[in-house]
Order: sequence, then C-alpha cells, then structure tokens
Amino acid sequence: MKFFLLASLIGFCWAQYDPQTQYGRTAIVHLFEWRWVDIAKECERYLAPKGFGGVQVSPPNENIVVNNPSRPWWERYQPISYKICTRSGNEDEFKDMVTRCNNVGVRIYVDAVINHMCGAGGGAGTSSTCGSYYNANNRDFPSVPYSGWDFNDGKCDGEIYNYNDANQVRNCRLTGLLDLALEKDYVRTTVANYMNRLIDIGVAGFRLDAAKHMWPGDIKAVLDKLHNLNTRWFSQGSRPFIFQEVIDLGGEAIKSSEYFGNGRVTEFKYGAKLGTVIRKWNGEKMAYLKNWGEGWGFVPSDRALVFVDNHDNQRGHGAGGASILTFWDARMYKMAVGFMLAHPYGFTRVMSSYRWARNFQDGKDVNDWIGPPNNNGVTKEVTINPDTTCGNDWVCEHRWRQIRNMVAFRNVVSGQPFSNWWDNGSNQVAFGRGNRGFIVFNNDDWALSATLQTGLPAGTYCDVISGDKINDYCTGAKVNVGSDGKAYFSISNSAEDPFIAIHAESKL
Ligand code: QV4
Ligand code: CA
Repeated sequence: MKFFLLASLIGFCWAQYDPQTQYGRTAIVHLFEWRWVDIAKECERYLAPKGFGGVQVSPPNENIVVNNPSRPWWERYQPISYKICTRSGNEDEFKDMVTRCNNVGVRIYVDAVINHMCGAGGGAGTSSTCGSYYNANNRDFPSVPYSGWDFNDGKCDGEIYNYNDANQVRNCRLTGLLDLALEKDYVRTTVANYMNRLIDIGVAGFRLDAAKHMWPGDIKAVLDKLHNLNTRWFSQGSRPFIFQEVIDLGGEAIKSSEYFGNGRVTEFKYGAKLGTVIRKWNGEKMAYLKNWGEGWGFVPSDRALVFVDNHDNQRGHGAGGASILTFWDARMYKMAVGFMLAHPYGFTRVMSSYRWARNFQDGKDVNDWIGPPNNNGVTKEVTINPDTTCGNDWVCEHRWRQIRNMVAFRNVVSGQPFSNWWDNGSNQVAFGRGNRGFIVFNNDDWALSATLQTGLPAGTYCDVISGDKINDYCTGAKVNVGSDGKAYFSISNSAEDPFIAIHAESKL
C-alpha cells in the first residue's frame, strides 16, 4: 500500500513532463509538413527499428488556404475549425497513423494551435482546407462554433507591439491572428474537446503553439479538462505530455518559468547558444560547454524541450537569428545535433525538413514562406531512395547516419551521468556518459590527437559517426579502449565529420 502510494505520487509528479515514450526511447523527431500516410510508414519502416520515441506532427486541424503567396507552410498556423482535415490528410488517415505508430511503440505529439484562429485580414468564404465557411471580419467560425464573443477584441483592439507588456502579449493579436478569449469556459471547453478527441485517438501529448501568448492559468484550466491517455497503448492514469512554445531569450516581460506548472517549455536559448559556439562567433568555444545546461542560464533540465533548430528559426521566423544551425550548414549541424543527443540536458527533438529555393535579399530569405514539396498544392509523397535517404526534396535529417546513430547513442547512455570531460582550452572537447558512451569533437583548425579517459570497458568499438557496426564489423573508424579505460583519438580538422562517438552497443 505504502509502495503503491509512493509510486502513484511519483507518477503524478512526473505526469505532464513525462514524454510517454516507450522505455529506453529518449528522442522525438518533428516530421514537419509530412502527410499522415508517410508518417505511418516511417514509424514502421524506420523510426521504430532505429529507436525513435515519437513524432511531432504539423497541426492536424482545418486551416485557412492562403493563395497569395501560394500555399505557404504558415497557413497551417491559422485555424478555421477543429476538423482533422489538412494537406497532411483526413481524419481516417490520421487515426490510421496514430494506431500504426503506437503499435510499433512510436508516439504522436500534436502541434495544438489554440491561442488564435486565422488572421484578422483573412476575409470571408470557404478558402479552407475542408471547405468550412468562416468570416474573419465578424469573427464567425460556425464549424467550431466560435463567434465574436469568443475573441479578445474587447480587451485589446490591436496587435502585439510591445513584448514588455505581458497583457498585450497575451490579449492582443500575434501578427494579426484573431486572439481567442481563453478565460471563457466555453472557449476552454471547446479547445479541450478538440484535444480530447486526439487523446482518445491515441496521441501521447501536445506542443502548445504560441503558449507565451496565453495566460498560464488559462492553459492550466484547459489541461485540467484533458482525458488520460488511451489505455490501449498507455498505462492507466497516464497524462498527456505537454511542451509549451515559450520563447524566452531574456529581457522580456514573460518568463518561461511561469509555465513550469503546466508542463515543459521550449528552451530557445539552447539552439541559439549552441549555434554561436559551433560557429565560433562572439569568442565562443566548445571548451565553454563544460557546464552546458542550467550553468548557461537554461531552464531546469526536467522542464526543457531542446532542439538545434525548429520549423520557424530554420527559415528566419521566430527566435534565434543568424546563429541557428540548420541542414543548410550540414557539417556544423551534425556536430551540434550530435552534441545535443550525447548531452544529458533536456528532452531532445530532432528536426526533419524539406528543401526550398532560398533567395536572400539584404540578408533576408524572401522565400521563407515556401510550403512543402507539392504538385499544384498537393503535398508530395516522401519517397525513399535506394541509399535510404529521402527523395522529392524531403531532407530527412533524422535519416542521416550521424544523426540516426546519435539517437541510438542517447538511448544506450540513458540515465548515465555526464562524465570524463576533457578539453584543450579551445574547440577540442570530449565527454562520456558513465560507462556506456563517449564522444570527441574537433572544431579547431588543427588536428586532434589525444589519449583520453573514456570510462568504457576495454575492447574495440565502432565509431558510429563515420560508419555503423554491422554484425562484427565496423564500416567506419574503430577505437581501441584499453583495460584502463583510455583510448587514443585522432581527428583531422578537415574530416568530413570531425567527431567520433562510441557506445556500449557499438562494441565488437
Ligand atoms: C499580416 C500582417 C499583419 C496583419 C495581418 C492581418 O503582417 O501585420 O495584422 O496580416 O491579418 C502570417 C504572416 C503574417 C500575417 C499573419 C496573419 O507571416 O504576415 O500577418 O500570417 O495573416 C507562423 C509564421 C507567421 C504566420 C503565422 C500564421 O511564423 O509568420 O503569420 O504562422 O500563419 C513569436 C511568437 C511565437 C511564434 C513566432 C513565429 O511568440 O509563438 O513568433 N511561433 C509560433 C509558431 C509559428 C506560427 C505561430 C506561432 C502562430 O511556431 O510557426 O507563426 O501560430 O516569437
Ligand atoms: Ca492570446
């Protein structure tokens, strides 16, 4: 009885902070703009066998159709109704995806856009992904239904201009988006009903879009109405995983700590700082990463959702600026993602993108709006090439060997302490995770050559960055760990990927 009480207490405390991934799966991937049919296949053919814990999907609810510019990705952040009906697919396809992914142990997290509906300038008509009628002029969304009473126009008659005014940030319109009155029980219930439909289908949690633009207490009121997770796949009493999009780089009225009670928060300092370090801007060097995490002023590890880039800042939207690393800077990007996945701080999300025709004018990409690969607006299939990469302009960073193998590394070292840090005072660093894994980086302009204490048992290990361990053979480099736990590492500064990672399961 005592044990039961204690266990349920721990379960309760962990609750909305727990990603609800299957045991031993420690990272999720954002399959930005993918179709549900492709995600279902990806769960079965790739994510489950490679140890991914789950997928963040693009908003599944009906959105406005924007034709000027032509079908931008950001139209999906302008809801018209809560029908599951978008370019990614319909409700049947969504259900099939959730079922098939859960059946192979891969969770689905929904991007919930509940702060607002479409833009105030969205006009009237049926230009929406399911053809639902709406009228942005008089705030009429009959398919929900919402009417003028359900919006914050009374409290605020304009846009957010001043991020130092918390009332404005939460009650006014974010780039013109019609702001929902979440203090009203009708709005809270309507939003919760939408989320509960998704929970009942089997999703494991939510990214709360624009959380900073909602009052923490209003979010809590919505969360308190949510069902427990579907017991077909989750144990009785499991709560949905919640991570809130709160951009807090410091210096604004709203602090991400205000949201800790509701769930985790996105730590935007993480990618901005890591990008600065790997790029060696502002005098930063990798040696300074020794106290990475809370030591850098980040939120507590068990409240953090971390990532190198997201769908906004990989194209200049949102926060982070020019320091953010993306697939366009592949060599540095792989190092950054590798560092993130090796380091114990936070719950990690890997980005998976599509390619678009960038066009920089005065330092700004004027094509930052371009939507997913498509034929006349219809999202293209994610095809798989013979070499396991993706076709049709899907980048599939999560399939890059270096990234995929570091997801496996993170699973293997899960629960192990950060250990055996070494640095050369510059940009050559190394660290271990107890006796389960070790990683070495050379981001200096000269070779690395050092014998380091790894903490690993003696043996020959395959480097999982330059290759794979296949049966009893390394397709890439090998590392010999002696009986004293020490190993010699040599990394050229011109190596294709100037880092090496070994772990318990890459041992021959
Ligand atoms: C335009 C004018 C406005 C005018 C309005 C009138 O610019 O001045 O008032 O019309 O209707 C798009 C356009 C924007 C347009 C707006 C409304 O870019 O020009 O306003 O639609 O029609 C994404 C994009 C936005 C896009 C939005 C909705 O990034 O550009 O706006 O989708 O389509 C802050 C927030 C943070 C946010 C981040 C981008 O704190 O919460 O900015 N991040 C999340 C999502 C992001 C999304 C939203 C929030 C909104 O990650 O992808 O914005 O849901 O930091
Ligand atoms: Ca708001």
